[in-house]
Amino acid sequence: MSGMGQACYVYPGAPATPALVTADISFSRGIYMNGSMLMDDGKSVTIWGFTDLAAAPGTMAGGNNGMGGSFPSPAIRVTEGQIVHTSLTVGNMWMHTIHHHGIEPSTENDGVGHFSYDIYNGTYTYQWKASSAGTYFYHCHVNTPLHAEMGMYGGLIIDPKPLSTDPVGTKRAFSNGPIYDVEAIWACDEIDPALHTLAWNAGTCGGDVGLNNFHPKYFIITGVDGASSALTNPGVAVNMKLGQTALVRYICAGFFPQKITFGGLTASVVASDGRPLPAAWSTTSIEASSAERYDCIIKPTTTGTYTVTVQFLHWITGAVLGTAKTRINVT
Ligand SMILES: [Cu+2]
Repeated sequence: MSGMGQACYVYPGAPATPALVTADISFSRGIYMNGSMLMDDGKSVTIWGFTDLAAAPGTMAGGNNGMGGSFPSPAIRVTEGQIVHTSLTVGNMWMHTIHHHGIEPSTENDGVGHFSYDIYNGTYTYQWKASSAGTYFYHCHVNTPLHAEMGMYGGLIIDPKPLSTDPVGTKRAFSNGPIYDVEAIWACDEIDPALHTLAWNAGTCGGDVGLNNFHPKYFIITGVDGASSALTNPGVAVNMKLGQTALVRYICAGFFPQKITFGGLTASVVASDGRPLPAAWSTTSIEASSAERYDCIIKPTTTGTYTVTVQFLHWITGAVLGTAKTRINVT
């Protein structure tokens, strides 16, 4: 335990999970720290994230034999009421955790470094219950200003239990909530490439490595550059038929406040942070701060191409620091 700055870590290890029970569904995550994202200006930025150890080696989700993985990390999707195990395996070079953001498990299973275990040289199984259907995300909580910035996050969706009266395949935002046909998960984030060259423990032992000196150059939606690629990327842009209903799961995955507008379309905001709102709220824009999620039902009444804009705002001045764009195409 020497030579890597572990002295500043309080609970490094991979202990047995207290009170482990049989899971209804399990996920197995590893990590990669050698991914890269190609930006629209032709430059690449180093990305870290989680791999899916159950996926085939060589696939993006499984990491390309240790050479990177998907960004964002593979989603965790479960059904309300399930007991979930998320195992995280980390070697002896770094420490990482998984924090299931918005889920409220026991302290040991919360994945917040310095309050629970910093996973090191083994596997820890996070045990939690999917209590409330909605939109969440999971992320590493070791040296969070750096590890979250590096890309160590993925979507976390809890679907409601199907109603006995619903036809098979019916998709609802939450239990008894609105039905949707098309789903988008927009995790909006900003990237400062100057931070993407640091070591995993940079700044954690009291040194000032400039983590507060945050000047993002790229503005992205779900791992795709919002300068132009996200306009048409099939994993980001929404394609729907007139008459269909879209559920946009909007996640403010960056550090700065954001403002999203739906290209003139009106959204009915039905849930926030994994909880249904007492009454849906109709709006053409939403302002969100770090880690907030909003579930938006959009039902266009005319065909067309609607350009969705996400503005990234300075904490204090509110100045627009950058913009990411995608589209809702209605045919
Ligand atoms: Cu980490």
